[in-house]
Amino acid sequence: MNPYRVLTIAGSDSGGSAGIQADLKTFTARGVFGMTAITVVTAQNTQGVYEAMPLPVQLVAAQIDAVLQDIGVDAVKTGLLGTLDIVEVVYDRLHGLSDIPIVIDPVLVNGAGNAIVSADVVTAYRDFLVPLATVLTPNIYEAALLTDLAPIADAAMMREAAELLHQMGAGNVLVKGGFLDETSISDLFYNGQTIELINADRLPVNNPHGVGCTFASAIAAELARGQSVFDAVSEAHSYLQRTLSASLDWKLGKGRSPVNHFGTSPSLLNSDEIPL
Ligand code: PXL
Repeated sequence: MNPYRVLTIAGSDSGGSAGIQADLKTFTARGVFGMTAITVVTAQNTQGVYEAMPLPVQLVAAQIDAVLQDIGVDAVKTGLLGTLDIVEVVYDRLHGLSDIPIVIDPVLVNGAGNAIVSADVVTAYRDFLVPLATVLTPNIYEAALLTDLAPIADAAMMREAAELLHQMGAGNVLVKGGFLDETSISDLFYNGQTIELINADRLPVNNPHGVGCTFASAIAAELARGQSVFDAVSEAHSYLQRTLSASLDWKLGKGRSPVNHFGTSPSLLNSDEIPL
């Protein structure tokens, strides 16, 4: 039987923690066949991003076309797109895909809450990509930027942002609360009718790297399998907690730690039992 197929359209992280690299590890760990269209190549490690170069828009489009025209997809996830041209071409290629779930992770700010894209990219997300999303997964900074709300400081404001983003056309909205300064973390899910809070203990990891990419990719993997949206989000949330727990004894690099995508079943890293 063929595997479920998931395409990520995102940036490359040489440090292997976030972006395309996190996406592919997640797809593999979650048992789906991952494919990629790379948008921006970054030189980065756990301590910072040193260079970032968007690829020519024709090359981004050609990667998407090559995948769609031959192999096909059961779900698509977008991450860092970087430039207006790339946002536009991604919209152009995706908006005709009927019935294919699309997870839009609006990578618009860095871990310190500062915008990493220009204002016209934010506008293009509002106009084109938010309405395309089966699931939109902003953190609190991105949710505030997309809605023009004041900085989001609590669950009531997360809810307001989720409602606005749904009105702007997103099918389902997951506002991630990890950057709120609280001992436990609540993510807020809104499907247009009901609000669900998804809670987790804050693990002793300081600002882990790649969690947003991993969460969105795991949601896309579950949607590709045909799970309902809420089940996909909650399954992805539990997987993310497991990848965080499994990285607690890692010390990779001097900065923000990556998660351990294979720390749980199947345990691939540091295992003598490589299955193939
Ligand atoms: O986690 C957001 C993100 C997405 N994509 C790329 C990144 C990062 C953060 O570092 O580098 C390529």
